[in-house]
Amino acid sequence: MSEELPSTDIITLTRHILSDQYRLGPAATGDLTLLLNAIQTTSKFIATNVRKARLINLIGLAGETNVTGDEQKKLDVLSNDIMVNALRASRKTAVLVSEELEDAIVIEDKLKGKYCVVFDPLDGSSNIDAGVNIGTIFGVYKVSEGSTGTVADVLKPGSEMVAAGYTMYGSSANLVLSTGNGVNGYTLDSALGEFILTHPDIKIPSRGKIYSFNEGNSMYFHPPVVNYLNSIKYPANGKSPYSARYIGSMVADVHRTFLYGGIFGYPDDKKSKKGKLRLLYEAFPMAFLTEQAGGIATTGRGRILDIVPTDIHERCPVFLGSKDDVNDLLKFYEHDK
Ligand code: AHM
Ligand code: MG
Repeated sequence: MSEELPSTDIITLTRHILSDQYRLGPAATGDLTLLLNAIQTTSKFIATNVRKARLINLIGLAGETNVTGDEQKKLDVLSNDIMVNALRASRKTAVLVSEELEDAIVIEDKLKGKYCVVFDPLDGSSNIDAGVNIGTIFGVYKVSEGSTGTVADVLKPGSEMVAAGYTMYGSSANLVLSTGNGVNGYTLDSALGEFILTHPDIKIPSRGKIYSFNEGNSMYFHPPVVNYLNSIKYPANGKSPYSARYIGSMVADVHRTFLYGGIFGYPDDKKSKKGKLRLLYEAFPMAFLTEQAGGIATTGRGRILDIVPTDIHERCPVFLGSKDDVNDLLKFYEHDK
C-alpha cells in the first residue's frame, strides 16, 4: 500500500485572496486584500483567547450590558477591542459598527480607508462558559462615491456588501469567506498559524434533513412557522421526519446548515416582534454567504439582502439554508397572506 505524502503546495487564505486580486488585474488596488488580511489576524488572535479562556480567567461577565441589553462577557469585550484596534490600524476602514458598541466608529482622517466593516466580534456568547462553539461574523461595504465615511455608508442593503464571512471557534477555527464570487472555507493550522483552504467552493445541498430553530419559543411562533415545523416533524406519505439540531450559536448552526443542508430559522414572533438577530452584522453577512453558496435567505416575507437598514442595531427575522427547504417554508407564508 503506497502512503500519500503530505501536500507541499498548500493554499493559505492570504494566497487565495491575493490570487483573487491578481485575477481582477490592475483595477484592484489591494486594499480589500489588506483588509481581509487584518480580519484574519483578528480571528487568529480571538481563537487563541477562546482556547485559553478557562485558564486565564476570561470566563464570565465584564460587568456591563451592551446596546441590545445583553450582559457583556469578558471575551465579548476583548474580542471587540481586538477587532476595533486591528481594523483601525489597517488604514483600510472608514466606519466600524460592532454589536458591542452603541455608536458607529468613524475613523480619524489620518488612518481612514475606503471600507466599512460591520461585525459581531463574538457571537453566541451564552455558549462561552460551557466551551461550546462561538464565532465572529463580519460584513464589508465600500464607502459610497464622494462620501468621506459616515453611518450612511453602512445603512445600505446587504446586497451591496463587497465581502462577508465568519470564523467559527470550535474543535478547529474555521473561517468562511465570500467576496461575491462563491464561498470558500479555511481551517486554521495552529502550528503554521495560517488558515488553509479546506472547503473550496461551498455549495449548500439543495435539500437537507435537519431543522435548526429554538423551539422553546414555539408558544410565541406565528402560524406559518408552526405549520411548517409540523409539516417536517409529522410528514405525510410515510416520509421520515427531520432531525432537530440547535446549538444556539448562529455561526455554528449556520456552518452546519451550509455543510449538511437543511434550514436554520430565528423567526419574529408574538414576543420578539422583529426577531432576535441583528440585521447588519448577523443576518446580512449570513444571507450574503447563503446566496453565494446557492441557498436562500429570507425573512419569510422577502429577501433579507434587499432590506434597507434604518438603524445600525436593528433586528430582523431570519430563515436560511437549502433552497428546497426554505421554499417549503415560504409556501406556508404564501398561504398566510
Ligand atoms: P448574541 O449576539 O447575544 O450572542 O446572540 C445571538 C445568538 C445567535 O448566535 C443565536 O442564533 C441566537 O442568539 C440564539 O438565541 P436563543 O438563545 O434565543 O435561541
Ligand atoms: Mg451576537
